[in-house]
Amino acid sequence: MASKRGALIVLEGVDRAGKTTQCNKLVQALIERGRPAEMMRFPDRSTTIGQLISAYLQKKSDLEDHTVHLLFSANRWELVPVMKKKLEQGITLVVDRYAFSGVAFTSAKPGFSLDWCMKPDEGLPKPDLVMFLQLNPAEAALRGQFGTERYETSAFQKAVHERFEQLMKDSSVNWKVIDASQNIEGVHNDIRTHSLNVFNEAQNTPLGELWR
Ligand code: ADP
Ligand code: FDM
Repeated sequence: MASKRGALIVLEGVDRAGKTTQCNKLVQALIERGRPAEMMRFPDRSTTIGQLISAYLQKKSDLEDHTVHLLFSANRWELVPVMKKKLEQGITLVVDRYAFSGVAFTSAKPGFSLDWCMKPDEGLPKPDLVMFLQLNPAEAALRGQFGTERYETSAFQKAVHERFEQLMKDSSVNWKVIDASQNIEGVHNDIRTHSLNVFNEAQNTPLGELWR
């Protein structure tokens, strides 16, 4: 029996914008409304590729910049069969970072174009909705210090933010900008409303292919 597919919902945003907090709250809210939902995050550090990425982020290993970009992408592709299966089963996936982080972070490094960075992720399952949690650096700073992982510096995060702004100009992706400076419940209300709004369309249209 053909059942209605789940929606693919992605949260993106700068460090400490509240992505993880909000992914958890959205999954809980959807389940309470009788919609099966699960959270995923990228990188998924549990796989063999994810462990290479994790060691790189923790600065326990060094990897050449193109190589690590392709590993982040491979980490998404290796999860695609699982994602498709869950979506087909009617499970909505709420994803903490996706290809947009992949492109924003690598293209913030010298010598990387957006185009080059997007290529490996072309054709991934296309999110029905991508919410960008917008927060200025001063407010992010109030939520705690940067951690010790690679990329966690204000200069790099500023460059990443600029790349996200570029990516958000692409109207082929259903972007919504969320004011992440509100309190946790306020942000959640906005995210829940946008998410519930995409369900009908997601259930009646096949899953798309990203950047194709
Ligand atoms: P991210 O996954 O984007 O890095 P987190 O969800 O881990 O962000 O949140 C970072 C920190 O900020 C946590 O300590 C969290 O409790 C806090 N936080 C999250 N959302 C808010 C909010 N709307 N207002 C104030 N603090 C928040
Ligand atoms: N990151 C994340 C990338 O550089 N490329 C990617 O494709 C993805 C998904 O890895 F600095 C970066 C973004 C962030 C780090 O940190 C992952 P969290 O705390 O696990 O989200």
